[in-house]
Amino acid sequence: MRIIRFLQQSIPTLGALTDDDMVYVLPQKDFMQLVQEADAKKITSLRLIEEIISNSAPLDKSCESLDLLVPIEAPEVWASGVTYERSRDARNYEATGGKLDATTFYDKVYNAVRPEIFFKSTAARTVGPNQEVFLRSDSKWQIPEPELGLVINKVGKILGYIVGNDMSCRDIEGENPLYLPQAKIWKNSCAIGPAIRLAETVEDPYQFQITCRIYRDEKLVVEGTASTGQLKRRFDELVSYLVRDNEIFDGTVLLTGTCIVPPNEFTLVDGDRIEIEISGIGTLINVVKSQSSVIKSI
Ligand code: DO4
Ligand code: MG
Repeated sequence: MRIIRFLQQSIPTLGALTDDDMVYVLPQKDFMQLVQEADAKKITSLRLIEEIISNSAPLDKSCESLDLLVPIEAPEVWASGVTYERSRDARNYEATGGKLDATTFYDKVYNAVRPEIFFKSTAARTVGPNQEVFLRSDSKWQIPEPELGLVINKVGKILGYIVGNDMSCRDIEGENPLYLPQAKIWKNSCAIGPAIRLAETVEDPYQFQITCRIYRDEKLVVEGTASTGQLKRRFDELVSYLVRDNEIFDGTVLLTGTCIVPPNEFTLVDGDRIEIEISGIGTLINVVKSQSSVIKSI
């Protein structure tokens, strides 16, 4: 069972998307209200949804034909880094000016007890399905980072799984690790969606298949796949470091690191279409906009 949000007669509406791709309208205003109502009734969110939809008819529209919104307006998005070997190797490459097989402090964090966790985004900087992600004007080496996101509550309980894109500037991060916030955070630099898969409906979260496709002028120019089974750490471990002595809000998203990196010579350009698919969740699609076309369209 998945949760979506969409516009119905211009009104943001919560929906349940079943495993046979039927969409039902839910009466709650957002995902957290659904979770809280289920908690108050001492039943699971899945049970509450099943009760609601057993008394209603599905929409006669497919999920793809809906005007989808970000499934949760996450107050904050945090991210874990260097949680996969592929990310460690790519970070070493960019931090050493292009040396293959180099070792740096990224090896240290990959092997350390404490994971890397950084602040990524706020609701205002985060976009949903079919919205544009922006490029920075001062970077020449930009990539999407396809990542599984955890939707958590204020005490760190994992409520659901979502697709995320941690847009990143490899040249800025590679120049100096202290530039990380600039390599990671700018307007429209984070995308999440298209649905939240309820955690209680996932048998094994280490078996998600992640695929990333990038299209340029309708031609596939990058394709990569990986699995959360390759993750160095456990999801609960990442969450425990995020919530430790911290204030976290209901509906926070924690991205869990990238396991797919485009070839080193690749950089995103205006008009590229990024598709990130995670098995059992859906495909997050966003088109890339450069700052010059953002300014032109104002
Ligand atoms: O160390 C920098 C960030 C790495 C990252 O975002 C990732 O591994 O996904
Ligand atoms: Mg990342």
